[in-house]
Amino acid sequence: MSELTLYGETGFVSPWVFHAMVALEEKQLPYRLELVPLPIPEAQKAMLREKSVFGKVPILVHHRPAGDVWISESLAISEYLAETFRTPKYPRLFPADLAERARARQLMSYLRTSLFALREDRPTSTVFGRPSIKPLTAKGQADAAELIRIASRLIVPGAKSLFAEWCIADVDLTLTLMRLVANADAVPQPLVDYVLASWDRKSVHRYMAMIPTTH
Ligand SMILES: N[C@@H](CCC(=O)N[C@@H](CS)C(=O)NCC(=O)O)C(=O)O
Repeated sequence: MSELTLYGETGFVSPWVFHAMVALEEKQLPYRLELVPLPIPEAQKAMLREKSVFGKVPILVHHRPAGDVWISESLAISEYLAETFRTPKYPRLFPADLAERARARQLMSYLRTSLFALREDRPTSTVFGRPSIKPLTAKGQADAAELIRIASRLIVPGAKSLFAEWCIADVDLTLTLMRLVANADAVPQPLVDYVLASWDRKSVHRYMAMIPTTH
């Protein structure tokens, strides 16, 4: 049995499951993927709540000799992976520099608690599936402008990552910007270049390869 199990969802549209899967892939850790439909059926939800407290995916299960650890919340999962499977044996997820690490956490917290109109107008199904043909609403445009302002502050033109080395915050910023790029909404070219470079990582390709196709 694999040491790790990740609970994801069958639609492959959750940005938070995406975060956790990319973290596992970047750490090059083998894991078993357990998929649940959304909304999570009541019986499964009760079990997941019992085990992981919150009962939302992603959930990481670390099967240890001392007992299984169940963790939900994408950021808690990537932090757990970073602290359990440490560098240099495993690739780094968070910046080594403390100021950069704090900035990465600042950005990831913001992206989990803001930009709701943009998320509504440009759900991740329009990134992982078909693009939207609807224009952004006024609130969606305001969110897009704020996202572009923030990303332009943080991304040096020509850079492929937030800091000198890629970190897990790049995944969240890239997916959020992808909500615009994939829908042909206006994004400054340096940010498009950043997004495309970041989207081209092996970890993202491996995630995309797992999305079931329907013919
Ligand atoms: N803040 C959480 C969000 C988790 C979350 O909202 N998961 C959704 C899927 S995107 C879910 O499991 N919904 C099922 C439900 O609420 O029944 C994280 O970062 O992991």
